[in-house]
Amino acid sequence: MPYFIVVLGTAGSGKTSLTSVLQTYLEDHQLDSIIVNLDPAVEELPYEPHVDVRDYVDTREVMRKTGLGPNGALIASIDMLLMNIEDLKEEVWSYKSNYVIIDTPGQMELFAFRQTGPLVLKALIGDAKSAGVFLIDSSYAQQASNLLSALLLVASTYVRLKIPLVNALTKTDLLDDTQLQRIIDMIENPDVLAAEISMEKDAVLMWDQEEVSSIVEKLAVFETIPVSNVTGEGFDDLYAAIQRIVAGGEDYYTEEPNPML
Ligand SMILES: Nc1nc2c(ncn2[C@@H]2O[C@H](COP(=O)(O)OP(=O)(O)OP(=O)(O)O)[C@@H](O)[C@H]2O)c(=O)[nH]1
Ligand SMILES: [Mg+2]
Repeated sequence: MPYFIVVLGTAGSGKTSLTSVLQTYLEDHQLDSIIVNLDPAVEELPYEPHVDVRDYVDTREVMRKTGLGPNGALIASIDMLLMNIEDLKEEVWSYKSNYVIIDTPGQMELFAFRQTGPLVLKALIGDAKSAGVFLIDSSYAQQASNLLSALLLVASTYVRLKIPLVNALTKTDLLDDTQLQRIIDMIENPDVLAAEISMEKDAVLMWDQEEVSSIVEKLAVFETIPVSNVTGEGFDDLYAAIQRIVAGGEDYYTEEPNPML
């Protein structure tokens, strides 16, 4: 049975890029994998998908035929995908690959937070093991209140999809070491994150600092791995984290220590 890796995250966080880099990484390590493009609205891809939902439903065509706007058409496309789910599943599983990497639609709220997106994933994955990689743009995460929002989003995604997650802090090539370390400190030390938010001029807190700290502590349950889709940095750690989820880590050990542990 394949292991499914579901690439999730807000628009522009680097899902499509990470999908492509991860597949190359697996290939370089003699692990066979396929890519499923699950975004019916995407125009251009940096990789050649093995399975492409645009062969089943094309959001642009839905827009033309129905007169719906881009968001309505994306919702309709995902609903239509569910009607073709058996064929899609058969195509994905026919590859008999070790890994199936799924690149999900850009507007994640229209996918993960509605009824049909999770159903599509559930049907595709079936009884196989899966790990979700939730992308957090590190430039965005530099601001403490943004980081809190991202962690809340990770939690809501977990509630909806019910698959174990690992966070990937993307675009680390755009940050210097101090900036990156600060984000890692905020994730590892809820008190630091809570203190930084309380110092932000424009942030409004619904809870006092101590409450924020205990919420963050509960939210930061998933591992966070810094990666760059440009330099390829962090992919050993990301792969090891995925492996720990899907296979309990028994057939792979990284030599480098995980900076988040
Ligand atoms: N510097 C840098 N840029 C990146 C990285 N990953 C992605 N990008 C850039 O960020 C932009 C968005 O990347 P995508 O991979 O398309 O992100 P996405 O989440 O698939 O975007 P949507 O599907 O449109 O929501 C592109 O311009 C990428 O080149 C990274 O690790 N470093
Ligand atoms: Mg994309």
